[in-house]
This record gives sequence, structure tokens and C-alpha cells, in this order.
Amino acid sequence: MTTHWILGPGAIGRLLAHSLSPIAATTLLGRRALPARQMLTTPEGEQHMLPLHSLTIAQLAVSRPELPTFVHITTKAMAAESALAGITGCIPPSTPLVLWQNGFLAQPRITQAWPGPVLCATTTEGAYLTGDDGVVHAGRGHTFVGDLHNQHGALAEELAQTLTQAGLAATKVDDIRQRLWQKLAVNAAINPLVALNGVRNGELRGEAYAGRVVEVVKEVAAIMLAEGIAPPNDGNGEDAWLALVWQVVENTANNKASMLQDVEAKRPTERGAILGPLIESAQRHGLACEVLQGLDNELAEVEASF
Ligand code: KPL
Repeated sequence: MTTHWILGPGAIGRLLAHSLSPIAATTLLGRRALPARQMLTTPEGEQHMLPLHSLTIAQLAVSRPELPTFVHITTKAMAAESALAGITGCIPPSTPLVLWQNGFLAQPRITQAWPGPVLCATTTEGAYLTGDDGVVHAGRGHTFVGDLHNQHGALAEELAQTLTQAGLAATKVDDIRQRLWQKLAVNAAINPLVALNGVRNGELRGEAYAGRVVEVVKEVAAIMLAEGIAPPNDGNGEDAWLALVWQVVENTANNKASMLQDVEAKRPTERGAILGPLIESAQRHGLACEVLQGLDNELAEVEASF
């Protein structure tokens, strides 16, 4: 039986814990203690109240549970490195990590700094929390797993099989960097605009915002080209990126995007992990990024007002 520690008991962390618990020894780690019994609502609407093993970071240091086969980091992008730093004294440096963050900030930094294998996961599983003791698995998706330098294919395959067995369909891939940047491109076109304007994703299709989406995608498409990230669906540059963004807007029209949820809750957003790598790349390649920089500045002002 494999042993999984899940660092960050947000929606994806708790969904992972619920899914893995029946087939693997699983421990959910966070700063705060959680109720021992946790409710999972399935996409079909079934409710399961299950005991989940959870520990605070402070308890971990003294209780020393069995060492993990994998440590999943499921915090927000900006918190991943400090969360890892909080447990490094409790695990061997050879422990495989699995990074579930949005954007492209934590992944290259932790891959470079951590001596052991670092896998990255990108998922379209939909989940949200309903409080300290509940998570709703809102929609089934797919998870792709790989590492940035394609050095740990067998480990990625083992993890993909475990996740699939746990009911979270997953595939090992050799192009996780491409997939992370593709998701980042879509997030950059949707998240800042909806967060700054307090609207659901679908409203971006309206006259008030559609032109701004096109402006963002123009800059993003040029940056993707410079980064060697293939346009989606074997398409052509800007048009293909725009088509993907409109498709995601359509599919998630009723969603309150994660960045809007952060702004509403007065939490720091993931702008540093989504807009940050794009702006850094544009500057490195001498490309225009006034629109992206403008969005980042506006979000920084909003965050400063919290
Ligand atoms: O991933 C998303 C998010 O909310 O972060 C999008 C694609 C914008 C859907 O809401």
C-alpha cells in the first residue's frame, strides 16, 4: 500500500484525500485542525461521510507517521514553497513531490530546489469546499502528470495509475510544461478580468469585456510562441488561443473563477503565478505586455486594499 501526504486541505486536497483513502494510507496536512469526519458529495449528488486522517503541521513534527511514498502539495501557488519548507524536517530529501498548483511559478522553482523527484499535475476535476468538513466533487475531469525534465516517467506512470484506481482519471504525459503553460494562458485571459470586474466567466462574451479578452490573448499568443508552447488543437497562433479561451468561457459560463473568489474573500490572488511568468517571459523576449502588466498592477492595488 502506498502512503500519501496531502499538504494543503483545500478543495483539490480534500478531494484527493477522499479518493485515495480507500486504497492508500492518506494523511491530510494543514495549519489548522480539521473535523475527523469529512463529507464528500459526488458529481452524482451522493453524500459520503468518511473519516479522514488529518494532522496539523505542528502535530506532524511530534507524531511522525509512516514516511510518505508521495507528498502532494495542493496549496495555492503562492504558498507552495513555504508549505514545503514547513515539512522538510519530517521527510527525506529523496521523497517524490507532486505539485498541483496553477500557473508556472512553484513548479520550476521547486523542481530546481528539491533533490528528489518532482512531478507536476494539472487537473480539470471540479471541486469546491462547503466548510471545514465538506467538499463537493462538482464535475469529473482528467488529470495529467509528468515532470518538467522528463526524468521520472515511471514514477509519473505509477502515480497516474494510482489516481485512476482512486477514481480520478489520470494519464502520464511527456509534455507537462506545455500543458501547464496552456492552462496558464487560458487562466490569464479569464481570471484577472473577471476578478477585477466582479463578473462570472460567461459575462466576458459581452460587449463590455470581449475586446479586452482579445487584447490579452494577443499578448499571450506572442509569449507562447516565444516560449515554444504549441497553439491548442493543432491550430494557428492567436486564433487558436482565442478559440480555446472562448470555448473555456462557454464551458464555464456560470463559474465564479478562482481569482474572483480570492478577491471576494480578500485573499491574495494567484496573479504572481499566472501573470508573473507571462510578464517575465515577455520582458526576457522583448515582447509587448502592457495589457498584462496593467492587469497585474490593478490586481496589486486591489490586494493592497485588503
Ligand atoms: O480555471 C479557472 C479558474 O477559475 O481558475 C477557469 C478556467 C477560469 C474557470 O473558472
